Amino acid sequence: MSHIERTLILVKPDGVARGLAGEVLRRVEAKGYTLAGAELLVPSEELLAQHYAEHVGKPFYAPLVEFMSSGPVLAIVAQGERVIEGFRVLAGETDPTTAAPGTIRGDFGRDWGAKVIQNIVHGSDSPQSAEREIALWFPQL
Ligand code: IDP
Ligand code: MG
Repeated sequence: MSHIERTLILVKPDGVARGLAGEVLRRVEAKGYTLAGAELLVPSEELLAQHYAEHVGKPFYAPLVEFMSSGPVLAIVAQGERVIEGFRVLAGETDPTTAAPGTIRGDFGRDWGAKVIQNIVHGSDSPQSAEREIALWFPQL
């Protein structure tokens, strides 16, 4: 049975600043997913507070919002069969030091000794998160 999904991908400010936006798009498209939306923007703290609502109150929350609003982010909606899980696998685990080689975080990330983990990309973690996040970042979609 077909389960065409959409997911929200963000190339975070570290990824855009390091010139990795094209590499992320290349990997998404090479895997066979299609693009349904894309926009380069500096996200507001209000948008980030909603996006990262699950992390409010954690010690890395304030550094996370500061980092994510520190420069342009490439927001992407990608589409395809099981794309939510598929992009999480492409991204690799949260900690880039231990993310597997071959993943975006494993190939391009490392620990920079910052208060927040800088790991190049975000990907929605469930169908519920994907719908919620796409509505926040792309209300027109
Ligand atoms: P995810 O991006 O792999 O889904 P989450 O647990 O949702 O990981 O955390 C959101 C983001 O917050 C991470 O991608 C990372 O940038 C940052 N982060 C998560 N956990 C920590 C931590 O323990 N210390 C510092 N930053 C963290
Ligand atoms: Mg998450």
